[in-house]
Amino acid sequence: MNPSATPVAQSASSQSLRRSAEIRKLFRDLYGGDCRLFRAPGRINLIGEHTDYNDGFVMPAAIDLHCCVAVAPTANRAVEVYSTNFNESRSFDLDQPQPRGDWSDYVQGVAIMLEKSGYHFPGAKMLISSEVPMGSGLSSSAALEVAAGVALLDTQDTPCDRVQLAHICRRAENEFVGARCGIMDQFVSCNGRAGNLLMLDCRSLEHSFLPVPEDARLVICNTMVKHAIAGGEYNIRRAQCDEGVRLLSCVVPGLSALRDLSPEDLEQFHELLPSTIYKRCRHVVGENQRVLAAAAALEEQDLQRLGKLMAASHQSLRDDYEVSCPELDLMVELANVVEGVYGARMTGGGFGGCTVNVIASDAVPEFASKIASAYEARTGIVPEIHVSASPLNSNSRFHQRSVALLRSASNDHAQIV
Ligand code: GAF
Repeated sequence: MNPSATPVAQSASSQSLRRSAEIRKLFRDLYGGDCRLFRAPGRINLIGEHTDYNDGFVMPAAIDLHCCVAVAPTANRAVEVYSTNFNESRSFDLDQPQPRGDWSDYVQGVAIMLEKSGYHFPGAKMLISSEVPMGSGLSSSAALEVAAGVALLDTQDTPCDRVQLAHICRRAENEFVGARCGIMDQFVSCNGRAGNLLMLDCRSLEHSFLPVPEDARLVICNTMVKHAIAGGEYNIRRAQCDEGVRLLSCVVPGLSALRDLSPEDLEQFHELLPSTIYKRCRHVVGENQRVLAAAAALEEQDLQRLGKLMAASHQSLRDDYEVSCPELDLMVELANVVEGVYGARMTGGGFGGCTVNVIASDAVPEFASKIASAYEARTGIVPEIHVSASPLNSNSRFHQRSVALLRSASNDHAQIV
């Protein structure tokens, strides 16, 4: 993260070259020999929270914080993996998958799900180094899964496209790690485009890119309160949504997910739902509408309207979905009174982590210093403030090789470095 809140665009490429050189050296020191290096980004979600697993709409963006994975093939069907973040090594046998309940499950899960999808690996040595803060709602796990997936794919010859890789990484998290997440995080880590928000229909996977307005910045404020989505509350919310669908499907024809429920049907039949289930459904139904309205507001460059939708989203997540926490609420409250702020809300699964803020570019330095000192004064916690390099950050330098690797044709984010 960038605690000083200085925009990082100007120095991003030299920083990433230095980082690549350091990782290659670490790999040589640890394993001997050369490696190839890949990376995938974390994400923010501007709006559309807890809608992905309800077949709904989301609007995330890849961020300029990445997980890097260095890899070299071996021939023994074993994967050795070292994490610089945990300063730990793990190894696993591709023929005898065994979850261990730690960070290496994300790597093992992706390897196993790739093999189940028809890819075959000789074995590999890997080194992981992530700058996406863990447990912060910026999807460090999807960044790790996707970077590991791209790295592993490089050790074999069968092509994989980006949508397929997103599905496989999600499957790893659902079936191997045990978190019942939706597709949003893996999809944007595979397909995000620099400087753009990704408008995604999580049912059809149709998507389009919406540019971040040139005179606005996305600013991430980390409350430093850690969350864990593998923890029970996330899966409980999912089960509550499923229960809402089950209870209403006998009266609403064609209802297979909350995506299909209109606000009118929800109100008409709300007495069929226990009050908690009703509130969960109300959040999802309203949030889907807010995402569509936010896309229209962005197209019209109406940032005031966007800000109102973000405020309504936060309120609904706090009161109806009950996934916020006092620190997130405070961070949003503090942001809302700073000049130049269009909108602020929690981002990601909740129970801690980060807020996303849309701010007039010229108000960013003052925002960063004001919010950091106000949050520290109220909580005693020093927050991290990260200003996205959007809308100008471009990684096209690496573009050709990553396209060749994944046989994909977009200006992408998961890439070789
Ligand atoms: C987490 C999950 F991984 C996503 O799939 C999504 O549900 C999100 O929480 C909430 O919108 O990041």
